[in-house]
Amino acid sequence: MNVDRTIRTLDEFTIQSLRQFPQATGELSSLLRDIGLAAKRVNVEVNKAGLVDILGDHGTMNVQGEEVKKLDIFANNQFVGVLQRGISCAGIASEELDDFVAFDDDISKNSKYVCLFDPLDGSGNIDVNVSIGTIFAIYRRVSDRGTLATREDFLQKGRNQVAAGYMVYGSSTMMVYATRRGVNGFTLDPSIGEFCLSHPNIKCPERGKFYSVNHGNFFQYPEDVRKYINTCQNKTKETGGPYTQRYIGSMVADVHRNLIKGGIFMYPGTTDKPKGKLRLLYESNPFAFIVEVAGGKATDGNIPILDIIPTELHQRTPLFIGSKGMMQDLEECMADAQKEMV
Ligand code: AHM
Ligand code: MG
Repeated sequence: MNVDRTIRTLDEFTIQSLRQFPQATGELSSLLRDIGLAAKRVNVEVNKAGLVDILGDHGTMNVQGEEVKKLDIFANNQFVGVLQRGISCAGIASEELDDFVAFDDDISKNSKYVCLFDPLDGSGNIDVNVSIGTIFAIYRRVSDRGTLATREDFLQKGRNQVAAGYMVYGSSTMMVYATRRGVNGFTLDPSIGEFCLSHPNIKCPERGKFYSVNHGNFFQYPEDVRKYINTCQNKTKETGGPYTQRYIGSMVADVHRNLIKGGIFMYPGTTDKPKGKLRLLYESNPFAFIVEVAGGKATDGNIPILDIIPTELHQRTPLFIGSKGMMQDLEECMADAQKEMV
């Protein structure tokens, strides 16, 4: 009997994908379900942030010396708690925690995966009702199952990711995740409390109309980056410019828009912060994986983000990410500028 169903929930989708691989154990689906559950809880709090006393500064500093908002802590605790109680995660590393956490119970020690996340990205936008998000990366552990997860499990290059994704808490709440097989987007249907497949097989357009960068830092960017930003503002047939500048200050929302509509997002190094602001493990790697699977590109200005070998959990990297054609223009423009400089 064939039942005609147009809506597919996140769980149905991951289970159906799994059925195509008889050797699969279901651990990844279970991990994605846990992440979806934590996201739903965070979403509820984000939606009522203006109403309850969860809004505002927590008054503490995170490991990067930045102010922590209460909602960041709530989100962090939800993800840690759900993954610790689940059956597929050996340990986590979070932008909000100094060090990784290896879960010390038999089920976790026997789990295949570790998860790294930024529990609430764009937290400066919480109190002004602007989209924020969560970003996550999943790796197969390199240490032996049955033992505690180790630092090496977390310090893997981005290319080793098994899956990566993000949630955007915006005009609607979405979860987008990528495996090597493709990128799919799910929108939360609040009436049934489920993420439903709404954006199957996302492909990043070859070119787009948007460029996203913090213009306030313009004079602190390297010369080659400034040159490219100037070309974004020029009318040319080759690039399709001038582009429209869109910068929300929540990477999740900025990159999500560019992934769907085509565009380029940049967080270059500045004279004050040569490595920029974004963290390789929690922000740049997961997005680089998603955008590459969708057909786009991501570099640090020299090499693909996914090829950087991490040395520290909280290391930062300049990031250039987006539509392939626009990334190629950027690379050519930077190469020309560097030739002029020598
Ligand atoms: P956060 O993880 O502390 O929220 O910081 C990351 C955010 C990104 O979402 C965003 O692109 C960037 O910081 C904005 O920074 P800036 O205000 O320097 O442009
Ligand atoms: Mg962040």
